[in-house]
Amino acid sequence: MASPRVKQWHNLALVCVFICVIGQVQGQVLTPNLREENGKARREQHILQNIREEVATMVQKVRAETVLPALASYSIQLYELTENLTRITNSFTNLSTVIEELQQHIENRSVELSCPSQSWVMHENRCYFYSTSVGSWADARGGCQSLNAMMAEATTRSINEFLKAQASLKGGSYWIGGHDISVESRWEWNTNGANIGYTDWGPDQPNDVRLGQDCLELLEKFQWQWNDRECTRVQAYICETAARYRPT
Ligand SMILES: [Ca+2]
Ligand SMILES: [Ca+2]
Repeated sequence: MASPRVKQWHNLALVCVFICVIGQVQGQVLTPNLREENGKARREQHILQNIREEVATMVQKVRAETVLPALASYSIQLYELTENLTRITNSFTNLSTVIEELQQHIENRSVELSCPSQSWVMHENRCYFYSTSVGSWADARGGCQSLNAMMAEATTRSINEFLKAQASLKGGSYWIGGHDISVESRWEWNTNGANIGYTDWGPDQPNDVRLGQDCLELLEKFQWQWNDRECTRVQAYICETAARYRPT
């Protein structure tokens, strides 16, 4: 058993320890400085939370006002592109079918290069039509257009000789598609305005006599060599178009 004095000292020591612990706790947690720090931290957390919420609101707003409409627009464009791609793909499929059929016809020799009708004659994959009707040079141009053709153009010696030979078989003079209407003495082909290179003028031609001669004919009197003639003269004409593969 401890003596009462020792016990008294023991209790006193416990009280001292308790006071020290309380003091230490108060010193660490509840000092004015720490309370101020705590309040500051809570305010900063609150501000940070507000900032987070504002940023989230702004992001949602930007998405709603900018991103979503843009996405909708892109979706529409993508849909249209897909539609176009489908159409193009279908066109290619149809084209492939046509090519396959054409190849099959060629293999079966059921198509051949030919002219629109038996009224046309072919030379070097081109077809020529000698009209039975007559007209001025301008009428001749219109007549050929009504046949989905152009006026004949004797751009090479080979073509010219063929045209002359056919004309001699049929007889008569014929308009063809050359003229110097735009600029006197500058002869050009009607289809594309190209200057005439190869020529087969008859004797002393072109001579542009009297009121002017600006249109090109194969003249029977010259054995179908070329002559410049008044464009209003009425006579037959020669049309030209490309030969095409047609079923036999
Ligand atoms: Ca002339
Ligand atoms: Ca002449």
